[in-house]
Parts: sequence; structure tokens; C-alpha cells
Amino acid sequence: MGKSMVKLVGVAEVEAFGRDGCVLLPGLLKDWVEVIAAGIERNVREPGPLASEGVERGEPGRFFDDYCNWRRIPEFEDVVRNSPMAEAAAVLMGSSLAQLFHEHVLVKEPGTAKETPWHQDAPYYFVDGRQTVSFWVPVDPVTETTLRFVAGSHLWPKLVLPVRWLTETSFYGGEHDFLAVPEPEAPGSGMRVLEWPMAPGDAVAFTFRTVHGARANLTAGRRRAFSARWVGEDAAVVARAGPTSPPFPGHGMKPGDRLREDRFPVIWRRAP
Ligand SMILES: O=C(O)CCC(=O)C(=O)O
Repeated sequence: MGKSMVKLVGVAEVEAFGRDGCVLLPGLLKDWVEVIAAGIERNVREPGPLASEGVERGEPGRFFDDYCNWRRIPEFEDVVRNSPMAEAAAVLMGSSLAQLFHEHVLVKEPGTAKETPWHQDAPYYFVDGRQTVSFWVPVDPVTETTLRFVAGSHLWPKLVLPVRWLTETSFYGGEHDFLAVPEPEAPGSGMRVLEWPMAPGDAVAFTFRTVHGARANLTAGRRRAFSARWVGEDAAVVARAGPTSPPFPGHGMKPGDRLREDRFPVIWRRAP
């Protein structure tokens, strides 16, 4: 482990991540802000086939999101391969390797009233396990539009109903054995919400099962964020009730398989 990593992801951070399912890592990507911002601009200018808009027509603002573009956006390939993120992922997960699942861009323009609904990422994904982590990295300073988490929700015994962000209807449709979307701020919910003001290049790390959401962006500034999702050695393919998000059509794996390394590269491995 390099010196900077010891400072940025130490015992206290690993412990908080295990306990709360999320942890702030100030400055983890501070040397990568310009690279990430350039990649985000390229992504917004040249959206991929999975890009979507999260604000209904006629409503204020814009919430652009897109994912799975790292192979065609050189700035994203650079950051996932060469930044301290992969090693930080392995340390947090307690894994001997860090394998990239996908990257994600989420841009909330000024005056966007749309909140990002409370959700877990796991139920949208065809991979799950104890060793998972996403890093959410803003390239603008964020205070009120930051990502918020329900502490300890990664240990809940059941998954939360996944919803479509635009319409907030059930993602897979029909009746399923999911928990209802929680209302962590309702009086008496008993849930502890964690959030931190963040500077460009800070990262919050959270598991695929940690419930999170974000407020509207009613500020005058943009809120551009880059997320990268990683798995460790124990994560495996799981069956879901329909096409997942991201879909990765024809991925050719079956439940129980580890993610294939030709599509989901192992970026960091502990030296033997
Ligand atoms: O940026 C947002 O509003 C939501 C981000 C999110 O849900 C994620 O990165 O998993």
C-alpha cells in the first residue's frame, strides 16, 4: 500500500465503512478533478446509448445521467486505471483485488427541483456480494445537493424496492419481495442520515446495499459527479426479475459466476 493510501484509507475509515456502509474520504481524487471534469463534459456532449434525463418535460433544470462509457471516454479510463481509487476500493472491501463494474456520471444543473430518490444500487444490478463499493466524486463544491446515506442500511436483511428515477414507479414492475422505499426523514423513522459537505475531488464510498439519495439542486451552481463501482473477490452474478441497470446484454454469465475479467477488468491486485 502506498503512503498516500495509508493516510486516506486507514483503520478508522475501514471501520466506519463496515459499520455505517459509507465513509467520507476527503481529497481521494483531488489530483484528478480536471481529468474527471473534462470526461464529464465529453460525456454530456457525446452521450452514450444508455444516457437518460431525470427531469420530466416542463419541469425546471436538468438531471443528466449516463454510464458504462469508460472504454470510449479516455479521461474515465485514465481515472479508473491510474488514480488511487482501485486500491482504496480493495482496502475498504477487505479484498485482495478490485474489479471495475462500471462508471457513472450524474449532473444536476442549477435549479433542478428533482430529488434523487432513496435507493440501494444492488437491486438494479446483476452482481451482489459482501465486497462492493461505489465512490461518488463531485467536481463542484457541494453542500445541500450532496449524497445522503442511511447509516447501517447495508446490513438490512432485505433489499429495497428499486424504482425508475424519472417516474418513481417499480423498476421491475409487478409485486416483488422488496422492502418499501424508506422515508428516513419522517418523524420516528429511527434512521440515521449521514451526509457531508464535499469539495471537488473528495469521495464518499458506500456499498451497493447502502440506501442513499440526493436533494434537489436549487443552488446557482452545477453539481457534476462521477461515480465508479467496484467489486471484490466474493461478488458474484445474481438473478433479478428482469433486465437490470446497467443491462449489459449478452454478458454470458450465470448466477454464481464472478464477473468476467475481459469485460470487467481487475484494476488492482494485492502483490503476492
Ligand atoms: O448523484 C446523484 O444524485 C445520485 C448518485 C447515486 O445514486 C449513485 O452514485 O449511486
